[in-house]
Amino acid sequence: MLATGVVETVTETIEVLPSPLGDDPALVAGIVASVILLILLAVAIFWRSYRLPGRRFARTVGRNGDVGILMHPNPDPDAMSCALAAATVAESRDTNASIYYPGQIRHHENRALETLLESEFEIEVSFEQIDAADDITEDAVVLVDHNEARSFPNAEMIDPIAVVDHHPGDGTGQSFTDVRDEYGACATIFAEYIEELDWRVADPDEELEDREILQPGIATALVYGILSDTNKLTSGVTGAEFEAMRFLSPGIDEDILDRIANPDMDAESLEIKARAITGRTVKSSFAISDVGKVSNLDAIPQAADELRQLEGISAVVVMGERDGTIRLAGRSSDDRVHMGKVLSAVADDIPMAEAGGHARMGGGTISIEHMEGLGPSDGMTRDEMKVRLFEAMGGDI
Ligand SMILES: [Mn+2]
Repeated sequence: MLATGVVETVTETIEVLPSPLGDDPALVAGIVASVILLILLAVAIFWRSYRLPGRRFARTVGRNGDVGILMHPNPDPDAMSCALAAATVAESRDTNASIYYPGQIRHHENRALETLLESEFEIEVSFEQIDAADDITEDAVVLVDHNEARSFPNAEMIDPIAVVDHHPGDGTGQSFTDVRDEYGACATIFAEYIEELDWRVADPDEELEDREILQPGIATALVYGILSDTNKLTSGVTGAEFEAMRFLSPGIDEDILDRIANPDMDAESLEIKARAITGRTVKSSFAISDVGKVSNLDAIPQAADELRQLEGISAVVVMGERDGTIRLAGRSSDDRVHMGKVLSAVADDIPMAEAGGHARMGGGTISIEHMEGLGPSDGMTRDEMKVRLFEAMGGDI
């Protein structure tokens, strides 16, 4: 109705003017209708770009004052790269951003990412560790790579303004929520945001002046986030990950990517891998290895990854101890063995033990005192635990 009214008014106006188009009312109406269509199209294009998630995210972080960007406990490369990307977007909107995490930055790949970003790209990486919610000084909090703050005192008090994640869950942000649980990595979502903001990815050798250019260090970090969350693009990967890799590819510094993915390993980690392999007990295609005392707990899951690669082995559990606690790490590439269930079934018999995980990966901690009989159980020896683990992997528990 409105459009027709406008057409009539414009047509009347045109009719009283001397018209170079002549007196053909059909021609004039046609031209007017085309102009209106073009205007509507322009509005639609503008509205669509205004609504793009990347634009909405940038507006949300840009209008709430300083923001605190929170990673999940023991952040991995996906979380770290997303936090850096989120901070860059915030800074492009003149908003200060600080990055926080509970727990520790563990695993040598994660520490290598942090170190190399600082030393090679001169990116100021300040990831601040928090012990409780009030360590975050900003009122506006953004969660990346998880959708509910957890694992620190008063985590439940955190009411984020924005949530960007790829894990299933019900957490939402006050103004912005983008949870895509079909995606392989949260870094994929941030790569899309950067593209939707019409930023370009800089070449590693380029001098950066315009701030709406993604620095190669952050592009390389996002690439590594995607690679590590999808096991080098082999699991849980969607077309969106490949599209993000294409977009980020100009910024990849291959040498640095290699140094992040394959950092020098400390002697103890290598030694424990060796112990896990030489000390293994194998039954059918399952292996268990007790590596004894360790000072670096990360070495246990790393040894489990290594042992799983042995030819003919489809599921493994590596155990080691530190400070009176046994740490278990399990890996399975065997569809018959749900590793999280195997570990939790065995830990169920020991008071205070905690274990669980996914089908292909699981972990647990067991207090040695309780394993030896403290509390309401009769206790079990380490050899008995191995027997129970083999039974559980074989489906007998
Ligand atoms: Mn992730």
